[in-house]
Amino acid sequence: MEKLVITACICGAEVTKEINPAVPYTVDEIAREAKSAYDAGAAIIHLHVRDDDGKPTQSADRYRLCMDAIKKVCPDVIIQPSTGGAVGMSNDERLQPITLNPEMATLDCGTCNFGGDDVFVNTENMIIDFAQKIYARGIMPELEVFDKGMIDMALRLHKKGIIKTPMHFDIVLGVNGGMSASARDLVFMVESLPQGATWTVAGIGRAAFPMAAFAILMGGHVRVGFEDNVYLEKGVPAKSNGELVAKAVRIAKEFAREIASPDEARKILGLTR
Ligand code: KMH
Ligand code: ZN
Repeated sequence: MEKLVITACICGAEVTKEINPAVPYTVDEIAREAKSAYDAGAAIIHLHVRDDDGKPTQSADRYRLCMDAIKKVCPDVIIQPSTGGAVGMSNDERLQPITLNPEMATLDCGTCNFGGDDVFVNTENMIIDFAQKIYARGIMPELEVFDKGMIDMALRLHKKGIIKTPMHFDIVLGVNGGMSASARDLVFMVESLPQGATWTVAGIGRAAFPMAAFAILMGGHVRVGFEDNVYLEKGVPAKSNGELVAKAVRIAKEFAREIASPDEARKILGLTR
């Protein structure tokens, strides 16, 4: 089996220090969390940023500061800014980090409910616009899919030449409004992917490590981090993103799955710059 690519989603836009005091807000905290994840074995940092008071922002200036601080402590890590941002942000606001030409950025492939009255909006025209702007800068998108219809959307846009190969998917399961995080649903999603695509799974909340274990066994890749889950185990808040990555590494080692370095991850995903 290929080596395991671990993505650490260190911050997110929804979790707060009230939920877990280790959730990073400041530039220094974001660099600290990225380093803890990288030292534990993460090849990719999926990045949201915050103002010092914790408010999510997509400001290019704030992303630049955070990305520079991350590069100082993890020079070869792949940084993957979010273009999803937080629910309610405008398209222009969400797209700001791509102006920094990161190697990767997320491309959310459909709209879904996000709990309560929240709706995470990604219409077809938005997806086309985001994709064109991402590819125009030579950035590789990670195709975030929260249900099967979003895979179908990505495949339709691939047929039209808007989404290009190589395709790398992040299957996000367990969002309140998306598909549930069950073995059946993960297998269904993976079997719906096109030949040659790579995939990672992000299990939300208590589904984080069960989904990681399935992906390790199935030959997929894994995303863990505070954005998805702040607990190391039931009732035990993780002290760092590094602890979450280290747990994924331990599970992988039990099944003889080796961990990919950032450069090995670049080869596995077909990242060419
Ligand atoms: N914060 C969510 C509304 C992404 O990073 O592209 C969207 C999200 C997806 O986290
Ligand atoms: Zn995200």
